[in-house]
Amino acid sequence: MKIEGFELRRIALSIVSPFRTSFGTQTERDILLVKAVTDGAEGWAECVTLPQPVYSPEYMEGSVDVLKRYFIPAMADVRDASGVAPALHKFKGHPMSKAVLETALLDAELRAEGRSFARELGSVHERVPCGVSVGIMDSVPELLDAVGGYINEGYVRIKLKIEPGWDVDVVRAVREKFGDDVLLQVDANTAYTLRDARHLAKLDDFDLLLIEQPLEEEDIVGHADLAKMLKTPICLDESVTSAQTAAAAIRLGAASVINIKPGRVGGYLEARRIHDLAAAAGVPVWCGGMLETGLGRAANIALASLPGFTLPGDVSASGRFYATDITEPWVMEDGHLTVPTGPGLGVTPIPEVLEEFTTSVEWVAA
Ligand code: OSB
Ligand code: MG
Repeated sequence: MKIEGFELRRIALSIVSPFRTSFGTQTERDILLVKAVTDGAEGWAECVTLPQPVYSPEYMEGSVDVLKRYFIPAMADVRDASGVAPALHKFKGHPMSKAVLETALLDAELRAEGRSFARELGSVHERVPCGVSVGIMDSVPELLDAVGGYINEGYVRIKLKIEPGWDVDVVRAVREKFGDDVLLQVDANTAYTLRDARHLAKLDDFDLLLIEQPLEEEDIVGHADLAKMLKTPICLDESVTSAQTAAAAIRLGAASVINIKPGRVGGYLEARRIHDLAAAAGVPVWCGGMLETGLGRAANIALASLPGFTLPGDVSASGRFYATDITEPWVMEDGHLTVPTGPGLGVTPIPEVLEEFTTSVEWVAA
């Protein structure tokens, strides 16, 4: 495959309701889409970088800059998607920016060969269960309304965002209202320290599936210490930036569950390696989300259908975030989404919708 270059397209989408986490509130999205142009086929991918460096060190303008200045020029001699990570290895960090190039090229390559992303990654299911991530709200009644709505829609697992002041009482209220059968978990996005261990242990009363990333990204040992003080399983998100950090976290007892987000770890190929090593260690994994459009969602659904993804992911229907999606909308049936089987990602942006939401387009030759 000969790479000609990449189109960098920015789109602006509003989200259906503000999404608040311990690190900030997302009200509208400024999303970078990348189209790879090769002599075989074209391929698409969505960059999951947020506008500000508040979830991880990457931020949107930084992604655009590093792609144009360093990563795309390094693609000239790359022949297929598996060559992307080696070609970019000397550049430190920026996993989301690396992932978007690899994914776009993988889509192009698989389209040219008529093979699906799911098949390529090792999918074993035709559909995947849907979980939903529910943001921090202004009041508990407002949260209970939102959770009730998602349960009625059919979501099989609820994840509550937590932070100091919005944690134990909120979880108790959700359990009291919706009962013990709801699959429930919480995500702190690094908002606590080890000094909060005794407070966090109060969550043990509520039979949560897991607590996600209570401590700082770098604090692997702290998570291992905390794991000894809690009954609730600890799941890492931010801390797992590669297969290497995943292996270290598992070995140290810092993670009994892993949230796999392909962007955070540099792409779907590294995501699969983490899946494989976690499966070998008996550690369950689930697919995280970064408020993706239908494009990024398609790839996540394929990944979530691998055998080690034994917990429902933050894999929601398009309507969770977007009134109008840029692809055919992902619609949930019976709490599940159907794994795409068409060539590549199996979906492409709808040209008219894409035009409507586009704010800029730039061509960068490899
Ligand atoms: O911590 O999982 C997270 C969204 C943006 C940044 C970080 C996180 C999230 C979510 C997932 O919670 C939301 C989704 O895409 O469904
Ligand atoms: Mg998280």
